[in-house]
Amino acid sequence: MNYVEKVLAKLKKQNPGEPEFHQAATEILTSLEVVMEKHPEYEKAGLLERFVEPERVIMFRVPWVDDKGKVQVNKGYRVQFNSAIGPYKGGLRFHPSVNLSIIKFLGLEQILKNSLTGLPIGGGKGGSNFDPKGKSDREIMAFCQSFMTELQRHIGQDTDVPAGDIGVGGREIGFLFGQYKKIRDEHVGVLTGRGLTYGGSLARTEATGYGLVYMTAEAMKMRGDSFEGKTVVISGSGNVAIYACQKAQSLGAKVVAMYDSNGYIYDPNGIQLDVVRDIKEVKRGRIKEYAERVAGATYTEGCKGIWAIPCDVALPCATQNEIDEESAKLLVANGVKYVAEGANMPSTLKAIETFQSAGIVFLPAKAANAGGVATSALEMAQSSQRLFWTFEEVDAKLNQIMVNIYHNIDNAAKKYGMDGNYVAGANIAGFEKVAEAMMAQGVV
Ligand code: NDP
Ligand code: 2IT
Repeated sequence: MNYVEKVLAKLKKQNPGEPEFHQAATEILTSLEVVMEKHPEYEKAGLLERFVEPERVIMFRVPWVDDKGKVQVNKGYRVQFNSAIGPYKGGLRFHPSVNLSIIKFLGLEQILKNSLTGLPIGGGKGGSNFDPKGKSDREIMAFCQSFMTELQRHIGQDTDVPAGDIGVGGREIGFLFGQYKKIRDEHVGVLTGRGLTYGGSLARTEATGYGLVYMTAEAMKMRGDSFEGKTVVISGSGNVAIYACQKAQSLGAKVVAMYDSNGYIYDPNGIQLDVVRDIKEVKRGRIKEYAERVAGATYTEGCKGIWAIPCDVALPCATQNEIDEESAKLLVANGVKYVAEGANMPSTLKAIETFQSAGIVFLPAKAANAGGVATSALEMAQSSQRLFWTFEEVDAKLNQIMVNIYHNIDNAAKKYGMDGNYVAGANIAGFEKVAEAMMAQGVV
């Protein structure tokens, strides 16, 4: 067994029942075999064992009172994974599926993603198995306040800076920030994705979706291609999906399908994004309504069928493992040319293999969706300066960061003789900086 195989075997044995964490670690560490061959000193330094072990895992009780006066109890998590290159940084996810395995896979991915941005941010992730769906604003507030009452003692603007993820948007960040400020009595950049009236950055809301499209556009440009006239399928209809759709449309693409966790809409005339936004952002309703409001559109119960729709570009923007091998094969058979991941780990290992062996341009999450956290780091910079930059300034920086990441992962893949393998390129380029920082800081 080589070093990577030994670390992976130990990880699986010592972290039983964590399939998502095993999956992310397997993808990452397998790519790093070539780096370990070049740097035998890493094994002696126990670098990989340290890299896959979170610096700190916090798990806590979150009690709150619902609208009927009944006490509810949820689980709270914050995994402070790696602070070698900066304070822990990463989102909070509120979704009933959340467990330690999911938070750890997200945290591990976040370390390398944050490194790829080129900005000084370490990796962390948190969340709860709380389900915001169907809850009143008061219930959301009660939950967020209870969650922050515990979390506040573990975070800080120079220690750990959470943000949003699934189920955590502007409303939740507002309630979380209010409670942090009340307990700690400091108005600082301890959360990102804040509202524009209390420290938020312009373009943070749009950043993940826009960044995804900026990177895909760069990959297209390098091939003499563009979004103009392309047919695009986007999964999800949340923050990332909506702004990916907006930017792809503005570059001349036709987005024909989107979904939520109940089912998908297909609109051969091109999705009317204002209708989707009204349903999802304003009414917090179900995507099904779109087909009732727009002539020519159809709704199909269940999510998987979306990948059977022929497209040039697929942008999975909902959740982990939403594209399995079967869906990947369908996409390939129907002529997909680009797959760029807006969600974290939306493709299974077999699906990635399918795309790569078919020669599809596959841009993995930790590179393609890094625009969100990159802009969070720009929000932190503005908070420290006590200044705000214009939308155009932030957007231009975001675009440049995404173009830079594309070329960095492309070059890293080439350097190790894996031209076009952006999975390996992203893992290697992200890891190199973290490894150097960890080695320089000694055994900590
Ligand atoms: P939102 O909560 O805004 O939207 C999530 C969307 O995905 C909703 O349409 C939701 O449907 C759907 N979805 C969630 N879980 C499932 C599921 N199990 N099956 C099918 N559909 C599902 O979250 P975001 O848009 O912020 O996040 C989407 C993805 O992007 C996540 O993987 C997240 O980790 C990743 N990401 C987010 C970033 C950000 O800045 N927000 C940055 C980088 C990555 P429904 O409404 O029915 O629940
Ligand atoms: O997965 C992610 O990168 C995010 N949810 C955004 C994290 C952040 O700190 O902005």
